Amino acid sequence: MKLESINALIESSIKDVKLVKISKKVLSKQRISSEEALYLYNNGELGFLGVLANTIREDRHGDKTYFNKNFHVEPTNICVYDCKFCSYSKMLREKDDYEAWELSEEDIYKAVKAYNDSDITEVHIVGGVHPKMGLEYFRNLISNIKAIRPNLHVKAFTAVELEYMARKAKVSYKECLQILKDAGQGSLPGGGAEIFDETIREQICKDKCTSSQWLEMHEAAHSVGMPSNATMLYGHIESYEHLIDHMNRLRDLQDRTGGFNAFIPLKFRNKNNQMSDIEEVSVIEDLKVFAMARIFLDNFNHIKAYWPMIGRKTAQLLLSFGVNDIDGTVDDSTKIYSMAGAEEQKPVMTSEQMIKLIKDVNRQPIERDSIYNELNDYSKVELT
Ligand code: MET
Repeated sequence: MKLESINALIESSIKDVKLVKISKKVLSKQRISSEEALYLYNNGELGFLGVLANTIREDRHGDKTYFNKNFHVEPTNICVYDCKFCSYSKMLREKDDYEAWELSEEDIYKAVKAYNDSDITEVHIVGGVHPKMGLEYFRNLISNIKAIRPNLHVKAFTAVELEYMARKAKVSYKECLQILKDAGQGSLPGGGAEIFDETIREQICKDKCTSSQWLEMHEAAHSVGMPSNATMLYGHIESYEHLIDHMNRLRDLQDRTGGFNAFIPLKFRNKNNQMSDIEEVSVIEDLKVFAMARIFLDNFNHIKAYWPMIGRKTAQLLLSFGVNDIDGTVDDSTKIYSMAGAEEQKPVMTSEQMIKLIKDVNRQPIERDSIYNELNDYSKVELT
C-alpha cells in the first residue's frame, strides 16, 4: 500500500487525534518519544500497530526475510544464579540431577566436527554460569573451535556470562572481550537483558549482572569491534512502561555505538520455573510487542523472531508485524525454551523448511551470515 493511502486510511478511520499525530510521525520516519510510544501501546489496536510496523519493515527491507544456518552449543546448565523465570539451570549442588549437564571439551569439539560437511556458518554458545568455567577456559575453547573450523562465526556468551568471567579473572570488560576476540569470537548474543527496570529485575533475577552492567558490557563489545544483539523478556510481571523503558535504554546506547545488529523480544514461558503461576500472554500481546519494537527502535536494523521460543506459526505471522529476521536452523541444539514448555520440543528446521516457512507467507527468504551479509537469495529456488 502506498504511504499516502495509508495516511488517508488512518485519518479517515482513527478518531483519536493524538494517535493520528503519532502515526504521522512514525510514517514520516521521525523518532517517537517514550511517552508517545506508551500512548500508542495503550491505545493503538493490533491492526493499527501492525500497519505501522509493517510499513517500516517494508520500507527498510521490502519482503526480505533473513535467516542463517547455525547450531548451538550449551556447555552446561549448571549456574551460580537463580533467575526465577529460568527452567533450565541447576545449581552446583544439583549436579547429579538427571537434567544437569556439563559437556567436556571433547564433547564440544565433537559437536563442532559433526558439522564438518554441512554449510552451517555460525555456532551460538551460551549456557549456565558455571563457577569452574572461566575466561581462560573459554578463550582456549574458542581458539580450538576456530582451529577445527576457521570460517565458523562464533557468537558467544551473554553479558551476564561475560560479567562473571571478567570479574573472576579480574580484568576490565574491554580486556575480557579483547581476549575472546583475539581467540576468534566474532560477536555477542543478546541474552541476559530480561527487563532493565531495576524494580522488576530485583524480583525476577536479582543476583545476576545489573542493567547498567549489561549495557556497559555491550558498549565495551562495540568499542572493541564486536557487534551484538539485544533481547527483552516480556509477558510476565512487567508493564508496558517497563518495555518502553527497556527499549529506550537500548535505543540510547545504539545512538552512541551503532553496534547492535538485531533486537529479539523473548516471550516468558511458564513451565518448570519459579514463576509458573504467571499465565503466558496471548498471541495478540506477542504481535503487539514486536510491532512496538519495530516502531520504537528506529535505529535497529533488524527485528528478529526466535522461532524455538515463539513457534513457527507465530513467527510467520510476525513477518507482517515488523519482523524481518528469523533465527537460524538451530538443529535441535538448544534446550533453553523446550525446558520452559515451548511448543518446539526439538527445535530443528532444515533450510528447506525455513525457506518454505518464509515463502508460504509471501516473503523473500535470504540466507545471511552472522553480520548480515547476504549469502543466498532463495526466493526463486523451487522446492521439491
Ligand atoms: N546465562 C545466560 C544469562 O542469564 C543465559 C543463558 S541461557 C540459560 O544471561
